[in-house]
Amino acid sequence: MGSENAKQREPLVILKEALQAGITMFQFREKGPNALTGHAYEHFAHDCLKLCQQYHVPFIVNDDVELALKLKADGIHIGQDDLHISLVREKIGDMLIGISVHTDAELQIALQYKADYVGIGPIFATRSKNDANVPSGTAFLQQVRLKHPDLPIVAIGGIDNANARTVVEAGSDGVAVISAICESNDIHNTVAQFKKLTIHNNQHI
Ligand code: TZP
Repeated sequence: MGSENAKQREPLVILKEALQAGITMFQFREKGPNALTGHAYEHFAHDCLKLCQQYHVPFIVNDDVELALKLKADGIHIGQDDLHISLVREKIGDMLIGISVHTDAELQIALQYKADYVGIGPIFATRSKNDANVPSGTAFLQQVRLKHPDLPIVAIGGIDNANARTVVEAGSDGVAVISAICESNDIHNTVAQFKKLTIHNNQHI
């Protein structure tokens, strides 16, 4: 989530409510035409990190390895167009690495470099990522789960309280959401419903 995703309310207020509601991981993803840059970008990231630390929730930076290192983030999430996972692993040492995978070949590389979790999506259509791939549904997610019973998997893309059960039943340990929380009128309830579904799976996601 980033400042562009918070359309009606202050992003830090949304994050605080989500943390109070019990989210188990936060990814800082400052993207979009009006995304913050420079000092404002770093300042906002730092404020998000401090909030996450208050609630003992891991703070993951999307894409930006230098920012992750500077802030001593808990982890970095990379996509297939970002720096190669081998280089990221060299730069960040023991920090968590999450990587988005869409194909078996991408998955094998993620496994080779010991990604801590993989992101799979967009499962459903999303309004939060302009350059998102075509929605994949749950077929690939199911395949990965069958072959890798212990791999932490986070599903992403168009997930809400109404369809989350489908992705959890397909094998996802957790769900990564932007609009379901940012646009919720009752973040507490939204998060509680997600947690009810995912609580039996990998607890650390
Ligand atoms: N990667 C694939 S879909 C997506 C990202 C970052 C956006 C998810 O946002 P939403 O609003 O939960 O669909």
